[in-house]
Amino acid sequence: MFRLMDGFLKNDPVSLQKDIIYHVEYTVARSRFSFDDFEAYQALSHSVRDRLIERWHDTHHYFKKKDPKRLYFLSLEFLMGRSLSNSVINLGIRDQYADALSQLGFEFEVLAEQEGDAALGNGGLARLSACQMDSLATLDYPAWGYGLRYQYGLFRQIIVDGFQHEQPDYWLNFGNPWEIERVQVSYAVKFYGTVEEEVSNGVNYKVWIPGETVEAVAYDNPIPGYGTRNAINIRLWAAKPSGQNDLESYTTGDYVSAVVNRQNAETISNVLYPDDRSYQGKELRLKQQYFFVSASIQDIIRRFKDAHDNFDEFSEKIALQINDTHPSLAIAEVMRVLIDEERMGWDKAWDIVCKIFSFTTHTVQPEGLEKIPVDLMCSLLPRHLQIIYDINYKFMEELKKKFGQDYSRHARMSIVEEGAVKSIRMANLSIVCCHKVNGVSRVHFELLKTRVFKDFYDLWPQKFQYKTNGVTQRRWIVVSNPSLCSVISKWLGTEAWVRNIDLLTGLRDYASDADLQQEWRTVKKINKMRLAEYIETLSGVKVSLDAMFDVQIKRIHEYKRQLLNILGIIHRYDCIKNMNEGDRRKVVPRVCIIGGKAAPGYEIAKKIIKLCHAVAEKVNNDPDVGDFLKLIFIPDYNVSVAELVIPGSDLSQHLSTAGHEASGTGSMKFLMNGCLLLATADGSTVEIIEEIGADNMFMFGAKLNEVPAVRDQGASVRAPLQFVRVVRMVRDGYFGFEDYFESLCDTVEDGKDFYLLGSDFASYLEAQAAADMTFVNQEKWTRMSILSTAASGRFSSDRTIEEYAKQTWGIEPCKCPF
Ligand code: 26V
Repeated sequence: MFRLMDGFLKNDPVSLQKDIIYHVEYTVARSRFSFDDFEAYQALSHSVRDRLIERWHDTHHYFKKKDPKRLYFLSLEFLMGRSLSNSVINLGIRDQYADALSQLGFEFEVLAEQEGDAALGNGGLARLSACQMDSLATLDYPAWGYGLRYQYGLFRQIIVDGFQHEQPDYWLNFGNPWEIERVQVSYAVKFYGTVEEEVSNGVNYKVWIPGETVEAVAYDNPIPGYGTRNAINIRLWAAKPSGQNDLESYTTGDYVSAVVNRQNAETISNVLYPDDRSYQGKELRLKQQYFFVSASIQDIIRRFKDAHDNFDEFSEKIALQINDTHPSLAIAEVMRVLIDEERMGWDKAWDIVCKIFSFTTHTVQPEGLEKIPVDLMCSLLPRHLQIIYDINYKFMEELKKKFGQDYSRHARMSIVEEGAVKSIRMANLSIVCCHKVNGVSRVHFELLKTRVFKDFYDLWPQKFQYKTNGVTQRRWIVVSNPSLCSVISKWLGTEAWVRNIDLLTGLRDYASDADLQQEWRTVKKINKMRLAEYIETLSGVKVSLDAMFDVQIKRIHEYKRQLLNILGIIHRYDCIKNMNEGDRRKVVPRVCIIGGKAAPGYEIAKKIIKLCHAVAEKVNNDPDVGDFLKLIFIPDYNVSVAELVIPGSDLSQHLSTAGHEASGTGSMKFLMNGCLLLATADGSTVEIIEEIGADNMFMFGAKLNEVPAVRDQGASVRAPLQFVRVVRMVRDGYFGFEDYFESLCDTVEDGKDFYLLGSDFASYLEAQAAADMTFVNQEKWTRMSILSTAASGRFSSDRTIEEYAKQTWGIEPCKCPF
């Protein structure tokens, strides 16, 4: 007899085959007798989607019944990459699908390659959100993510003659089987207009009369946990024209322009802003932020009210996490809804707000802190501006009580910044209203306390914490490195590490075991072969598998110092050129791989990309150099490229000037995959050293406490001769384009070298030499590699999420029993 709790879907290969064929015929609408790889991928994903939906329903039914405290994770960016492999692995049915497909004449891996990346984010912050959602689902936490459904994800990078060009990423062109459109879940979002007063029962209330209304429609993206039935949700909002306005235009007869104007509403969620450096004070960006915040808060309050008659339990049932300051308008929005719509008194509403919100900052630079011009806020969100002023007024009163007439302190801490462009400091708003402010590594936390938010730390030390970032081993080992995954499970005698990553430390016992070492090297070779094939298809360059694959992949930023890497490569090239035959034979061959996108308006970053190509052109075609050195730029770096490159690398570089990288998460993915790190003591690297020991990685560069002094010495600290020489080669046109590279070279001249490339160069070369020396001793290298994976447990997002759950959100697991 069929029991409701069993669900409908079976996972044996025959049922899966039937399902896939069903979707070929009825969802993709192709004949079951003839369909290609892409159509097979579509049918396969729809079959997986059915299983996700079933779990999604069960989980939400259970959450509803249990009514636990829920976490709502607000983020303007989620960098999910591909979903197919990750989903079937987390659902525990990858092998069954592979069997089913092979009987149909298809290979799972080939179909998985058909999927495009969902790139609804810029870089570190966005990928971190994706990893954290995977951990929240796996650890059974009752959590939802909220974000924006951009029609254009992060731009595609194409390289023409070595220059970056941007192309729109219209990722929805071929459909998106991983989302569920919820036309019935939609909310009106208001903009512009005026605020009026209304008296009700002798009390004055504010009423916001909007000038424009846009509809937000929900798209749900199920996120399955690993080894659990729980599947949580990321709800993304898309803007649609609202049925509520424009009546007047129709009656005046201007029907066509009315329809066109309404259609403009959709532009709100059209495009992801691709610059992760500075805030431009753009109206569209503010509109995006409020659009997503307003829809999410309406949805959260609606769900709460469905289960509760009043707001008494609101702060016991809801935790709201804001991912950087981008969603911080949510604070003013909750105040507005509670006061103006629910007619709650200020003090009660404020008490709720202070209990439910927590905030994580992902930046180090004071320039990276978001500010919104008051004029813009006044026109777009007039009522929110009033509320923020009221919050600030009360905060200033508190400061006066505490610090008296210390006006400069008041000015520094005020939510409102006076000056040529009066603005709202979103970080200050967030700190004032949130019960916790988290950094993303210990070093970051120190910088927050002593520099970025020093005044606030002095006032409220108990608010400040840090949760060192982590990444999910499901995606970064199980999905992307299946061969390593098998070896680890074999030697540990269990797959339990996929949920309990601390078990990886068990590998330490075998780090010197010759058999494990052999298997470990075979895995690396398989992954290097895959990567070498990819490189050859991309660039036509054949690379030697015996060479050290040395990788730097991340967004291009001056502080991440890709330029230091390229100047190091020029130095290596110069040395090889000037060696005699005998010495050349001792050179450790290298394949240097660089990948990353520059923000479209970031000129210096674009020049770094061009320099990389110019150097590659020279080096890769020089017969004197051959296999000793190759330089490859991998275009259009994204999550799925990372999944291919990371398992195939021997060495990875993390070169940020100390004090500039809040955490860094790329290093953690490399570490898990047994790649050795060449790095500065910055961000999370400092904690990585503690886990694996300084002699298991290659460190270099000025330490955090040394940086200010080196910087202050300015022009008086002369860069080493080798540095002067390589910069001169670029200036003199050795790689062509000398005029174009002039301004790039200027950034590292004595006295102007803000990121300290010159003063760190000698120690960088020493670290590189140490890496070469170690690579020659493959036994030692493999041991270090095994120890790296063994020590990577602390950098799982499972650990990060457990810490957030206990120390910040106060949520408990809620495991669906079906
Ligand atoms: C800023 C902006 C400004 C203009 C509009 C678009 C936009 C998008 C993102 C950002 C902030 C990016 C901040 C970020 O990604 N920070 C990185 O966060 C990682 C996760 O915590 C951390 O590992 C990196 O060190 C940090 O740079």
